[in-house]
Amino acid sequence: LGQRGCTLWLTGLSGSGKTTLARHAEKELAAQGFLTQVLDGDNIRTGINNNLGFGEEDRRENIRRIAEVTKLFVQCGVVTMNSFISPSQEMRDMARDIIGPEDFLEVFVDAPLEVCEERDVKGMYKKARAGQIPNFTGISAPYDAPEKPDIHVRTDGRSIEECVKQVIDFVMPRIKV
Ligand code: GGZ
Repeated sequence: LGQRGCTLWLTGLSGSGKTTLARHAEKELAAQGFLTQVLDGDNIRTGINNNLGFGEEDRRENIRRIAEVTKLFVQCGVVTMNSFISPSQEMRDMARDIIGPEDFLEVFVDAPLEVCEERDVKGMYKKARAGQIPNFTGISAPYDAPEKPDIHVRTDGRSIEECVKQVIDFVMPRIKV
């Protein structure tokens, strides 16, 4: 196959740039012949996890199931890009334990809350501020930033290309065989 499986676990606030980064990194890796899979709310929260909400227990179960599914991909040699807020270190450590620490890279997609709120791509921060979305991460639910991420990507004031390159350059030596 010429590649090892591995997970890029993108954690960060809503609007920090996780999905954009995952899609661009996938495109780049696929262009270089790697087998890839993006996992995000669009293919997970609408399907296997459509019975889960955003309370702490449901988020933990969301992450647990995603990690179990991810492990199956990684065992097949796929490079997965997982784009989930995954708000606590405990949840991210659980994912690392399930997938296997040697195949797991924690990627902190970092933009200040003010910037995410300013971007407000889907208008969710506005609704959360108005009390229309309970348990909204960063507003009425916690986000613990990773203290020692494997890759720390600041997205504020940087181009997508720059951010993608940072990730690709880090991951490439680990997946090439
Ligand atoms: C946070 C929420 C919430 C609440 C709906 N809190 O920007 P988005 O829309 O596309 O990404 C957010 C997504 C977060 O789901 P995750 O599976 O990544 O969360 S976790 O890892 O914490 O389980 C947002 C939308 O779902 N969304 N309600 N209350 N984000």
